[in-house]
Amino acid sequence: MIDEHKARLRALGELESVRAEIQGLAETLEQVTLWRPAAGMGKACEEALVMLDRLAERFDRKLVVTLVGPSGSGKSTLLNALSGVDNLSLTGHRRPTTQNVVAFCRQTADAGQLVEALGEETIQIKTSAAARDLEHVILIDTPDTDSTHQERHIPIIHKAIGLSDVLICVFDGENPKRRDHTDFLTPYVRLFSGPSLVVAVNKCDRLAEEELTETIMPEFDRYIRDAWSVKPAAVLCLSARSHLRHPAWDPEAGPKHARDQFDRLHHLIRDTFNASGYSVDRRLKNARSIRDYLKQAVGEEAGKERRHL
Ligand SMILES: Nc1nc2c(ncn2[C@@H]2O[C@H](COP(=O)(O)OP(=O)(O)O)[C@@H](O)[C@H]2O)c(=O)[nH]1
Ligand SMILES: [Mg+2]
Repeated sequence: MIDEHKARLRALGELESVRAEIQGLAETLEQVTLWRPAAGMGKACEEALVMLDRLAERFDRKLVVTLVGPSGSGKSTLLNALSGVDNLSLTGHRRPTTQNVVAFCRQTADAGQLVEALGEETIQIKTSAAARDLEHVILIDTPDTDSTHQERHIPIIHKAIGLSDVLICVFDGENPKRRDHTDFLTPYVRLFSGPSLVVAVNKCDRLAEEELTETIMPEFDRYIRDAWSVKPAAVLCLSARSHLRHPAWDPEAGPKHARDQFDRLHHLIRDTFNASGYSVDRRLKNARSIRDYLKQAVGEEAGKERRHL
């Protein structure tokens, strides 16, 4: 207990020093207003500072694990499969289905900070028996990024990601490399360290098994590492719908095979993310990633335009 307390204090101290470094960077940028990239970089620093402040505020709170991805990729179905309640989050083809953030946790009070930050009208809190063993984790589902309601949704997603510690990025297995979605996620992904990112290629039941394992998954793994320049905690193929209580397959569109890695995701959430003390460690690592990313970005711009300075 004392060790845990000490580790937390040490981590908070380091978080403070990471904050001071970014603050210093922001102040330097303010002094070079004639340098063209300074405004954009300064804004990025400001956003990072807000994110770090939120991170410090929730240092002792539960780890927020967030499902993000394009509309129809199966985020809500995945939340339902993970929670063991088929209608926990609304799913389907009619758009938009998920209009608010849906938080799955042990007790309503666990999500208090999320409610405060997002506003009561944009978050629904759900609990179920399956959340009993989620002692240290809150799972959240986000609205569609690309439906007709995206003007309302994108600020909500932006805020939700800012309150998250781990992102589970869900892709549609039938078309995983849709550029707009990788591009949408890229700026966010930079704010997380590799082990805080999980890539889930869903609907793999729609693909031929051999092609999935021999070609699609290895290719997508390389594609993501190139696009995001990080090694995620895991790149998994899933069939979220197969893990619903009642998948209710359409007789003409049943699964082509039974291979997927849902159990690995389940294990990652229940055992790794849910381990006591994990959240403090993860938050600190995410804070370092934000700092390193900003320093690198400023350094690269400065390298490109040294003569302007
Ligand atoms: N074949 C198949 N369909 C799925 C899977 N996961 C979700 N779906 C279907 O895809 C549609 C969109 O799912 P939904 O969870 O609402 O996607 P969201 O917009 O990302 O939340 C629904 O009709 C789901 O039944 C899956 O693993 N396999
Ligand atoms: Mg949804």
